Amino acid sequence: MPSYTLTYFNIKGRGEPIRWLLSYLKKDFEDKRIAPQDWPKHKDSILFGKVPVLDVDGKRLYQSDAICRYLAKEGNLAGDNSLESQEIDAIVGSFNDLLGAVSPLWKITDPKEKEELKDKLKSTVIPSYFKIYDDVAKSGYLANGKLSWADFFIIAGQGTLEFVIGADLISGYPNLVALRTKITNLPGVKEWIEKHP
Ligand SMILES: N[C@@H](CCC(=O)N[C@@H](CS)C(=O)NCC(=O)O)C(=O)O
Repeated sequence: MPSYTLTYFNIKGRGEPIRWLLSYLKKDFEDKRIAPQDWPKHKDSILFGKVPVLDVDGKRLYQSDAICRYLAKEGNLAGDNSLESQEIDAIVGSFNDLLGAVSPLWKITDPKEKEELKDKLKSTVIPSYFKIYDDVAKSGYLANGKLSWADFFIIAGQGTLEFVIGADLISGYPNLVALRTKITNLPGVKEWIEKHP
């Protein structure tokens, strides 16, 4: 089996769907977590200056969605044909749009401004996406009515969103709640979460 090293920060964020996929696919990996004070000495040596990165037998892979897609292809979670893969990519792309709307939270320093953005995200922006995901998840999954890496990406990501916003975001979306239960109980994922609550 190839050797895998994931390099990220000591948070779930964009690293967590990769950790879930590696765990589900039974691929042992080193989970390297960079401390914030050590980041400047790593940043310049990393293409794009961003993590997560995944080293597979010494070859470095970049971009969390591209890394997940690569792992998914290895594990038949990337669709059975190009149309199915497109449906998965579209769902993941929409979630990246949502993360883009959330990302200004890290730059805003004024507490009042930060709370205003959090309120707007919680009351309008996030529900507009979650409503659509909930409709799609009536089929049991987020793409093609079957398990794919989109489910890992979005369920892991919604956990991070709840942490960042500091509120429950999905209890009003029963199909998403059911999907979360399903994904977080998958073999490998369940054990990973138990070890890393
Ligand atoms: N599109 C990239 C975004 C990566 C990204 O923004 N990483 C952040 C952490 S979540 C980072 O490395 N920040 C440190 C920096 O930019 O110096 C991906 O999905 O991998």
